Amino acid sequence: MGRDGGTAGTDVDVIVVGAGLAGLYMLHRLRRAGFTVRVIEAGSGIGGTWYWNRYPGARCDVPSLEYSYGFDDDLEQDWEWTERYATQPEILRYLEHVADRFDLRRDIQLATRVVAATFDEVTSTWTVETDAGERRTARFVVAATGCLSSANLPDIPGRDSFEGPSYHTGRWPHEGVDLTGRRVAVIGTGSSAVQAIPVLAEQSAELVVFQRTATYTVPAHNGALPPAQQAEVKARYREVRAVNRESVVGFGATSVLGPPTAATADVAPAEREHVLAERWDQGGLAFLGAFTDTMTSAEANEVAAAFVRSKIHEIVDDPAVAELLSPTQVIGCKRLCVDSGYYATFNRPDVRLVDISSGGIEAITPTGVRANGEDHGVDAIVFATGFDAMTGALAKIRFAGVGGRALAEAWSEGPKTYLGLGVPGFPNLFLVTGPGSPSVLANMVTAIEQHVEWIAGCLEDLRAGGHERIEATPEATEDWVAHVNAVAGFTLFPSCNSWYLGANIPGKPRVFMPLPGFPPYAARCADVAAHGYEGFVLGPVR
Ligand code: N01
Repeated sequence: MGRDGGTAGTDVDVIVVGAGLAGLYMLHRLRRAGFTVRVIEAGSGIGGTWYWNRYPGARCDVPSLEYSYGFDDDLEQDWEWTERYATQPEILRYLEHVADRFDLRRDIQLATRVVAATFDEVTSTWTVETDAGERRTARFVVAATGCLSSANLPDIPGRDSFEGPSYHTGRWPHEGVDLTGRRVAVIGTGSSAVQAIPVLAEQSAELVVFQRTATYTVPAHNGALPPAQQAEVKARYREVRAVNRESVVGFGATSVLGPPTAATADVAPAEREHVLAERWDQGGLAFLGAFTDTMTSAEANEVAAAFVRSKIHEIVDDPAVAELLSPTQVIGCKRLCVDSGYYATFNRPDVRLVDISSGGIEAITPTGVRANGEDHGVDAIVFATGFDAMTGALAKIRFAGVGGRALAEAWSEGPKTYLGLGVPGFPNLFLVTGPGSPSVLANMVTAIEQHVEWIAGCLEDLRAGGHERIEATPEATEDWVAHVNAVAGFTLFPSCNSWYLGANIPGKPRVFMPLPGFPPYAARCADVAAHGYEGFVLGPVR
C-alpha cells in the first residue's frame, strides 16, 4: 500500500480513532508494516485516559514496570519509572515520550472528534466524519476509543442548579483545581474516588463523601521504586512480559507473591489468614489472587471479603463508620480498588461519610447536596461517578455498516462482537479491547498490545492474500457471545450491579461485557488467525 494515501484511492489505509495507549501503538505498528494511517483524537493532547483523568491522586494500580509497553526493548530499557505505581503526570510523560520517540505526532490529528463513520458497500471503504465537518476515507477503521472514556454524569435532579464549581474526575481541569479551605462533596466511592478522597481531604476544609455502595479497597503500599528492583526487572523483561501473557489477568510477573496455588477450601483457616495478610502487606490487586477460587466460589470469596472487612474495623476508629464502609457484595465483583490511606481518611474530624444506599441523592441544590432529607452545604462538588464503560465511546460515533445499519441498533440488546474485535455487519472495522475480550479484566496494556498485534497481523495477511474486506460472521458472533456469557457464568462477576454489566447506566442492557481469562483468549485469537480467520468472511471488494 502506498505511503501518501490508501491503495483503495482512500485518504489513508487505516483511520484509528483515539490516541491513547491503544491508538499510539496501533499507529506505530501499522506504519512499521507499511500502511498509511491517520489517528483522530478528541483531546487536545495524546494520552487518552491519562490525558483526561487528572484528578488529585490519579495513578495506575498495576505496577508501573508492568503497566508499560513491551513492544520495544530500547524503550523498555531507557524509560525510568520513579514509583511502584506511577502518577498520572508520569504516565502521560511516558506516552508523550513514546509519541516523540517513534515520531507519531505527524499522523495524529488532535482536538477533533469523530462523530460518524459510514461503510460504502461498493468500494468496501469507510468515510469518517469529524466534528470539524471533515470527511476522510480509509479502507479500515480501528476504534481505539478506550473502555473507560465516556464520563457518566448522572442525571440527579437539580444537578445544573449548583452555584459553585463542579468537576467530574474523568474530565478534571488541566490547569488543576485549588480546593484549599473549601467544603467539598464527593459523589461516588469507586477507584477514582478512592484515589482522590485522601488527597482532597488534605486540601479541603471539609469533605463530605456520598456513598451509594461501600467499596473494597486494598493498600497500594506505594513508594519510590528502588533502582535495584527496576534494574532486576529490566534484566529479565522478556521473561516478565511472557509470564504476564500467561497470567489470567495479564500482570503479576514482578510480584514477590506469585499466582495462587491452592483453593481456599484446601487451606486451614489459620493459614488462610496468613496468606491473605501476606497479600495485604504486599499491597495491590494481587490480593484477589491469594487463592484459586476467590472469584468462583461464594464461600471462598467470603473469606477474602471478611478479611478486608476486619481490616476496615481495625483501621477506622468509629465502629458505626467502619460498619458503613464495610461492603457486603462479593469482593472483586465491582472492580477491586487500590488505595493510599482511603479507610483511615474517615478518621479525620473534617471528613464525613453520608450513606445514600437507600434513597440515593435526592437533589443537588444551588448550595449543596440533599440526601436523606438533609441539606449538606458545600462549595464544590466532585462527581466520581465513573463511565459508560466499554460501549459508551463507541455509542457516541454514528457507525453505519452494511445496509446503513446503525451500531446502536445492532447492539440494542447489548454489545455483540466476535472476539471483541469484529462486529457482523460492520466490515473492515476493528475494536481494540472491545466488549467480549478480556480488556478491563486484564492489565490494559497487555490486552491492548495483544489486540494491536492481532489487528496489524490481520491487515498484513489480508494484504498478502489480496483481500480487501473482512467481516465477522453472525454465527461466529452468536457463538462467541454465548461463550463469554458461559465463562462469566462460572464466576461471581455477574452477581452485583457493576459497570462490567452496564448496571451503572440507567437503561443500558445488562450484559456482562468483558471476558475473564487472558491466556485462553489470546490463544484462541492466534488460532483463529492461523486457520485463515475462522469465523470471519474475507473477500475482495463487492
Ligand atoms: O467509577 P466507578 P470510577 N448517585 O463506576 C457512584 C478504572 N480506574 O471512575 O457503586 C450516587 O467504579 C457509584 O455507586 P454504585 C477502574 O477500572 C482505575 O471510580 O454504582 N452515586 C460508584 O461508587 C475503575 O473500576 C484507576 O452504587 C453514584 C461511583 O459513583 C473504573 O475506572 C483509577 C451515582 C462510580 O465508581 C471506573 O472507576 C480510577 C449516582 N447517581 C479508575 N452514579 C486506577 O487505579 C454512580 N455513583 C488505575
